[in-house]
Amino acid sequence: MSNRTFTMIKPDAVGSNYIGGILDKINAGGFKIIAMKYTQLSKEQAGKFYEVHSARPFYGELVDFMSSGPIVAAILEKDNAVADFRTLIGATNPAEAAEGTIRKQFAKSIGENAVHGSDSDENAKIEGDFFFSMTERF
Ligand code: DAT
Ligand code: MG
Repeated sequence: MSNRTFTMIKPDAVGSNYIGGILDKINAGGFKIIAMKYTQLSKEQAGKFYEVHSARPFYGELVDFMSSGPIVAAILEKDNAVADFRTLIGATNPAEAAEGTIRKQFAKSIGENAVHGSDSDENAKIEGDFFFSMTERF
């Protein structure tokens, strides 16, 4: 079990000025920020990041949304990081997200749901490597 996960604050949340509020909840949840950047994905980059979902009906909408505005990408550290961060962000659909979760508080809809969280140790590594070079983290 790895102690790192990867997150993005998505364009809906950045556009609503929720970066500070979301980072507060991340820190309050016991996660340490190992690397962080503010950037915007091209359509091609968003398509590659979400390639695993390319057969799903919402893929086009997802890629358009994720490249529609700036995002904050970060690598986070905590014991049991992947599972604990999925608990902190809540269900994909904010209507089903538990009280106190980031998506419950900040997400607009199932598509525009404020944050990404890796779903496995393997993907946390792949996703962190997608955004950060060796000199951008330690
Ligand atoms: P999660 O982000 O909770 O890991 P996922 O990996 O199943 O969810 O899907 C990736 C993203 O795709 C999700 O954060 C928002 C979007 N998405 C998922 N299901 C959707 C749906 N039914 N309609 C629109 N967008 C959806
Ligand atoms: Mg996922």
